[in-house]
Amino acid sequence: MSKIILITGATSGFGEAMARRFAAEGHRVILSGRRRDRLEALRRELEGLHGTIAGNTVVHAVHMDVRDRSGVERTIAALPPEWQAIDVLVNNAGLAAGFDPIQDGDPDDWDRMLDTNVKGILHVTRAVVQGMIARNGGHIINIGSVAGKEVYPKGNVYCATKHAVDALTRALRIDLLPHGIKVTQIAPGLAETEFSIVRFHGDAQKAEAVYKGFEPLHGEDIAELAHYVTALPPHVCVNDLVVMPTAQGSSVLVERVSG
Ligand code: NDP
Ligand code: 8X3
Repeated sequence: MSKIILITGATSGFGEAMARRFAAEGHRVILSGRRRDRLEALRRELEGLHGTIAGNTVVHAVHMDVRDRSGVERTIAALPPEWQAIDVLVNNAGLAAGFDPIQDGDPDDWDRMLDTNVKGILHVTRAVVQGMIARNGGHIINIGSVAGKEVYPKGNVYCATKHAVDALTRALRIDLLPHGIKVTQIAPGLAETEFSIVRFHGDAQKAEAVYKGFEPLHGEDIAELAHYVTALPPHVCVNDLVVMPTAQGSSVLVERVSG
Protein backbone atom coordinates (compact mmCIF):
# COMPACT_ATOMS: atom_id res chain seq x y z
CA MET A 1 0.00 0.00 0.00
CA SER A 2 1.28 3.44 -0.90
CA LYS A 3 2.20 5.55 2.13
CA ILE A 4 2.93 9.24 2.63
CA ILE A 5 6.45 9.55 4.01
CA LEU A 6 7.99 12.79 5.32
CA ILE A 7 11.78 12.80 5.38
CA THR A 8 13.75 15.55 7.11
CA GLY A 9 17.16 16.25 5.60
CA ALA A 10 16.37 14.81 2.18
CA THR A 11 18.93 16.94 0.35
CA SER A 12 21.87 14.55 0.79
CA GLY A 13 23.14 11.33 2.34
CA PHE A 14 20.67 8.99 4.05
CA GLY A 15 17.68 11.27 3.50
CA GLU A 16 18.22 11.54 -0.24
CA ALA A 17 18.79 7.78 -0.55
CA MET A 18 15.63 7.05 1.45
CA ALA A 19 13.61 9.44 -0.73
CA ARG A 20 14.78 7.66 -3.88
CA ARG A 21 14.08 4.24 -2.41
CA PHE A 22 10.64 5.03 -0.98
CA ALA A 23 9.55 6.67 -4.25
CA ALA A 24 10.81 3.66 -6.21
CA GLU A 25 8.78 1.40 -3.90
CA GLY A 26 5.59 3.28 -4.84
CA HIS A 27 5.30 5.57 -1.83
CA ARG A 28 4.58 9.31 -1.90
CA VAL A 29 7.42 11.28 -0.41
CA ILE A 30 7.62 14.73 1.18
CA LEU A 31 11.18 15.98 0.85
CA SER A 32 12.37 18.57 3.34
CA GLY A 33 15.59 20.39 4.12
CA ARG A 34 17.21 23.80 3.88
CA ARG A 35 18.94 23.74 0.47
CA ARG A 36 16.16 24.78 -1.93
CA ASP A 37 18.11 24.04 -5.14
CA ARG A 38 18.72 20.44 -4.11
CA LEU A 39 15.14 19.95 -2.94
CA GLU A 40 13.82 21.20 -6.27
CA ALA A 41 16.29 19.11 -8.31
CA LEU A 42 15.36 15.92 -6.44
CA ARG A 43 11.65 16.73 -6.61
CA ARG A 44 11.85 17.13 -10.38
CA GLU A 45 13.92 14.00 -10.81
CA LEU A 46 11.58 11.80 -8.75
CA GLU A 47 8.48 13.24 -10.38
CA GLY A 48 10.04 12.55 -13.80
CA LEU A 49 10.86 8.97 -12.80
CA HIS A 50 7.69 8.03 -10.95
CA GLY A 51 5.01 10.54 -12.03
CA THR A 52 1.74 10.16 -10.15
CA ILE A 53 0.01 7.61 -7.95
CA ALA A 54 -3.80 7.51 -8.09
CA GLY A 55 -3.87 11.06 -9.46
CA ASN A 56 -1.46 12.50 -6.88
CA THR A 57 2.14 13.47 -7.60
CA VAL A 58 4.64 11.10 -6.08
CA VAL A 59 6.74 13.82 -4.51
CA HIS A 60 6.30 17.13 -2.73
CA ALA A 61 9.08 19.37 -1.41
CA VAL A 62 9.07 21.81 1.48
CA HIS A 63 11.78 24.13 2.70
CA MET A 64 12.08 23.45 6.43
CA ASP A 65 14.78 24.16 9.01
CA VAL A 66 14.05 21.73 11.84
CA ARG A 67 15.53 24.17 14.40
CA ASP A 68 12.78 26.69 13.73
CA ARG A 69 9.81 25.51 15.81
CA SER A 70 7.22 27.94 14.51
CA GLY A 71 8.49 27.51 10.94
CA VAL A 72 8.11 23.73 11.28
CA GLU A 73 4.58 24.11 12.67
CA ARG A 74 3.58 26.48 9.86
CA THR A 75 5.09 24.23 7.17
CA ILE A 76 3.34 21.09 8.38
CA ALA A 77 0.01 22.91 8.87
CA ALA A 78 0.27 24.37 5.35
CA LEU A 79 0.78 21.04 3.56
CA PRO A 80 -1.78 20.62 0.77
CA PRO A 81 -4.72 18.43 1.89
CA GLU A 82 -3.56 15.49 -0.24
CA TRP A 83 -0.22 15.48 1.64
CA GLN A 84 -1.47 15.88 5.19
CA ALA A 85 -2.10 12.29 6.23
CA ILE A 86 1.54 11.46 6.92
CA ASP A 87 1.98 7.73 7.57
CA VAL A 88 5.73 7.71 8.20
CA LEU A 89 7.95 10.45 9.61
CA VAL A 90 11.69 9.94 9.21
CA ASN A 91 13.56 12.22 11.61
CA ASN A 92 16.84 12.10 9.74
CA ALA A 93 18.11 15.73 9.64
CA GLY A 94 21.18 16.01 11.80
CA LEU A 95 24.84 16.79 11.94
CA ALA A 96 28.08 16.72 13.82
CA ALA A 97 29.92 20.05 13.97
CA GLY A 98 33.53 20.02 15.11
CA PHE A 99 35.76 17.25 16.43
CA ASP A 100 37.64 18.51 19.46
CA PRO A 101 38.12 17.61 23.09
CA ILE A 102 35.43 19.28 25.17
CA GLN A 103 37.75 22.04 26.45
CA ASP A 104 38.47 23.15 22.87
CA GLY A 105 34.90 22.85 21.56
CA ASP A 106 33.06 25.78 19.99
CA PRO A 107 29.79 26.58 21.80
CA ASP A 108 28.25 27.65 18.48
CA ASP A 109 28.87 24.12 17.17
CA TRP A 110 27.30 22.73 20.34
CA ASP A 111 24.19 24.86 19.79
CA ARG A 112 23.89 23.71 16.17
CA MET A 113 24.07 20.05 17.17
CA LEU A 114 21.72 20.31 20.13
CA ASP A 115 19.21 22.46 18.23
CA THR A 116 19.22 20.24 15.13
CA ASN A 117 19.68 16.72 16.46
CA VAL A 118 17.55 16.96 19.60
CA LYS A 119 15.18 19.92 19.42
CA GLY A 120 14.68 19.39 15.67
CA ILE A 121 13.26 15.92 16.32
CA LEU A 122 10.97 17.33 19.01
CA HIS A 123 9.72 20.14 16.75
CA VAL A 124 8.91 17.94 13.76
CA THR A 125 7.51 15.08 15.83
CA ARG A 126 5.23 17.46 17.72
CA ALA A 127 3.92 18.95 14.47
CA VAL A 128 3.26 15.57 12.83
CA VAL A 129 2.21 13.29 15.66
CA GLN A 130 -1.18 14.92 16.37
CA GLY A 131 -2.36 13.81 12.94
CA MET A 132 -1.05 10.29 13.52
CA ILE A 133 -2.89 10.14 16.85
CA ALA A 134 -6.11 11.33 15.18
CA ARG A 135 -5.71 8.61 12.53
CA ASN A 136 -4.77 6.04 15.20
CA GLY A 137 -1.59 4.92 13.52
CA GLY A 138 1.69 5.87 11.96
CA HIS A 139 5.40 5.20 12.15
CA ILE A 140 8.19 7.45 13.40
CA ILE A 141 11.73 6.52 12.46
CA ASN A 142 14.54 8.35 14.23
CA ILE A 143 18.01 8.22 12.77
CA GLY A 144 20.26 7.81 15.80
CA SER A 145 23.85 6.60 15.68
CA VAL A 146 26.31 4.26 17.30
CA ALA A 147 27.32 7.57 18.91
CA GLY A 148 24.08 7.19 20.87
CA LYS A 149 25.20 3.81 22.17
CA GLU A 150 28.86 4.56 22.96
CA VAL A 151 31.03 7.62 23.45
CA TYR A 152 34.37 8.14 21.73
CA PRO A 153 37.20 10.67 22.02
CA LYS A 154 36.24 14.12 20.70
CA GLY A 155 32.67 12.94 20.10
CA ASN A 156 31.39 14.58 23.34
CA VAL A 157 28.44 16.79 22.35
CA TYR A 158 27.53 14.88 19.18
CA CYS A 159 27.46 11.67 21.25
CA ALA A 160 25.31 13.43 23.86
CA THR A 161 22.78 14.46 21.20
CA LYS A 162 22.58 10.93 19.81
CA HIS A 163 22.20 9.48 23.32
CA ALA A 164 19.27 11.90 23.61
CA VAL A 165 17.84 10.52 20.34
CA ASP A 166 18.17 6.99 21.74
CA ALA A 167 16.33 7.99 24.95
CA LEU A 168 13.68 10.00 23.09
CA THR A 169 12.99 7.11 20.74
CA ARG A 170 12.31 4.79 23.67
CA ALA A 171 10.20 7.46 25.40
CA LEU A 172 8.12 8.09 22.26
CA ARG A 173 7.54 4.37 21.88
CA ILE A 174 6.04 4.25 25.38
CA ASP A 175 4.01 7.46 25.14
CA LEU A 176 2.59 6.60 21.72
CA LEU A 177 1.80 2.96 22.54
CA PRO A 178 -1.92 3.66 23.17
CA HIS A 179 -2.19 5.26 19.73
CA GLY A 180 -0.96 2.38 17.61
CA ILE A 181 2.07 4.34 16.42
CA LYS A 182 5.31 2.47 15.70
CA VAL A 183 8.59 4.08 16.75
CA THR A 184 11.92 2.83 15.44
CA GLN A 185 15.50 3.95 15.86
CA ILE A 186 18.05 3.15 13.18
CA ALA A 187 21.52 3.65 14.67
CA PRO A 188 24.25 3.47 12.02
CA GLY A 189 28.00 3.38 12.36
CA LEU A 190 30.42 4.92 9.86
CA ALA A 191 28.68 5.90 6.61
CA GLU A 192 30.14 7.94 3.78
CA THR A 193 27.82 10.87 3.12
CA GLU A 194 28.39 14.60 3.56
CA PHE A 195 28.44 13.97 7.32
CA SER A 196 32.21 14.23 7.81
CA ILE A 197 32.58 17.19 5.45
CA VAL A 198 30.08 19.02 7.66
CA ARG A 199 31.77 17.78 10.85
CA PHE A 200 35.17 19.07 9.66
CA HIS A 201 33.70 22.39 8.50
CA GLY A 202 34.28 21.67 4.80
CA ASP A 203 37.74 20.06 5.04
CA ALA A 204 37.35 17.34 2.38
CA GLN A 205 40.76 15.78 3.07
CA LYS A 206 40.00 15.17 6.73
CA ALA A 207 36.58 13.84 5.77
CA GLU A 208 38.00 11.39 3.22
CA ALA A 209 40.46 10.00 5.76
CA VAL A 210 37.58 8.82 7.97
CA TYR A 211 36.56 6.25 5.33
CA LYS A 212 40.03 5.16 4.15
CA GLY A 213 40.93 1.47 4.03
CA PHE A 214 37.50 -0.14 4.50
CA GLU A 215 34.06 -0.08 2.97
CA PRO A 216 31.81 2.21 4.99
CA LEU A 217 28.03 2.11 4.93
CA HIS A 218 26.31 3.98 2.10
CA GLY A 219 23.07 5.92 2.02
CA GLU A 220 21.46 3.06 0.11
CA ASP A 221 22.17 0.67 3.02
CA ILE A 222 20.22 2.85 5.42
CA ALA A 223 17.46 3.27 2.82
CA GLU A 224 17.23 -0.53 2.59
CA LEU A 225 16.74 -0.78 6.36
CA ALA A 226 14.22 2.07 6.45
CA HIS A 227 12.27 0.34 3.70
CA TYR A 228 12.47 -2.97 5.58
CA VAL A 229 11.08 -1.61 8.86
CA THR A 230 8.22 0.16 7.09
CA ALA A 231 7.27 -2.93 5.06
CA LEU A 232 6.65 -5.19 8.08
CA PRO A 233 3.10 -6.21 8.99
CA PRO A 234 1.05 -3.87 11.21
CA HIS A 235 1.65 -5.97 14.36
CA VAL A 236 5.46 -5.89 14.05
CA CYS A 237 7.57 -2.95 15.24
CA VAL A 238 11.37 -2.88 15.15
CA ASN A 239 12.32 -0.74 18.15
CA ASP A 240 16.04 -0.42 17.60
CA LEU A 241 18.38 -1.33 14.81
CA VAL A 242 22.16 -0.93 15.18
CA VAL A 243 24.09 -1.27 11.94
CA MET A 244 27.80 -0.97 11.21
CA PRO A 245 30.11 -1.63 8.29
CA THR A 246 31.43 -5.19 8.50
CA ALA A 247 34.89 -3.71 9.14
CA GLN A 248 33.69 -1.76 12.19
CA GLY A 249 33.45 -3.37 15.63
CA SER A 250 32.84 -0.30 17.77
CA SER A 251 33.07 3.47 17.51
CA VAL A 252 36.86 3.28 17.81
CA LEU A 253 37.62 -0.12 16.29
CA VAL A 254 37.82 -0.27 12.52
CA GLU A 255 39.74 -2.87 10.52
CA ARG A 256 41.51 -0.88 7.78
CA VAL A 257 43.77 -2.07 4.98
CA SER A 258 46.52 0.37 4.17
CA GLY A 259 47.61 1.26 0.65
P1 NDP B 1 24.46 14.51 5.37
O1 NDP B 1 25.28 15.68 5.83
O2 NDP B 1 24.77 13.93 4.04
O3 NDP B 1 22.91 14.86 5.44
C1 NDP B 1 22.38 15.60 6.51
C2 NDP B 1 21.01 16.12 6.10
O4 NDP B 1 20.47 16.84 7.21
C3 NDP B 1 21.06 17.06 4.93
O5 NDP B 1 20.04 16.74 4.03
C4 NDP B 1 20.82 18.43 5.55
O6 NDP B 1 20.09 19.23 4.64
C5 NDP B 1 19.94 18.06 6.73
N1 NDP B 1 19.96 19.08 7.77
C6 NDP B 1 21.01 19.49 8.53
N2 NDP B 1 20.63 20.48 9.35
C7 NDP B 1 19.31 20.71 9.09
C8 NDP B 1 18.34 21.61 9.60
N3 NDP B 1 18.64 22.50 10.55
N4 NDP B 1 17.08 21.56 9.12
C9 NDP B 1 16.75 20.66 8.17
N5 NDP B 1 17.62 19.79 7.63
C10 NDP B 1 18.89 19.82 8.10
O7 NDP B 1 24.67 13.41 6.51
P2 NDP B 1 23.97 11.99 6.75
O8 NDP B 1 23.05 11.62 5.67
O9 NDP B 1 25.07 11.05 7.10
O10 NDP B 1 23.18 12.30 8.09
C11 NDP B 1 21.82 12.00 8.28
C12 NDP B 1 21.60 11.59 9.72
O11 NDP B 1 22.32 10.40 9.97
C13 NDP B 1 22.07 12.60 10.76
O12 NDP B 1 21.14 12.65 11.81
C14 NDP B 1 23.39 12.00 11.26
O13 NDP B 1 23.69 12.39 12.57
C15 NDP B 1 23.05 10.53 11.18
N6 NDP B 1 24.15 9.58 11.12
C16 NDP B 1 25.14 9.67 10.18
C17 NDP B 1 26.14 8.73 10.15
C18 NDP B 1 27.27 8.80 9.18
O14 NDP B 1 28.34 8.22 9.46
N7 NDP B 1 27.13 9.46 8.04
C19 NDP B 1 26.13 7.59 11.06
C20 NDP B 1 25.08 7.61 12.03
C21 NDP B 1 24.11 8.55 12.02
P3 NDP B 1 20.24 20.80 4.44
O15 NDP B 1 21.67 21.16 4.69
O16 NDP B 1 19.80 21.03 3.03
O17 NDP B 1 19.28 21.37 5.41
C1 8X3 C 1 28.00 9.15 12.86
C2 8X3 C 1 28.86 7.98 13.08
O1 8X3 C 1 30.89 7.14 14.35
O2 8X3 C 1 31.02 9.35 13.41
O3 8X3 C 1 26.95 9.19 13.74
O4 8X3 C 1 29.67 8.94 15.33
S1 8X3 C 1 30.17 8.39 14.10
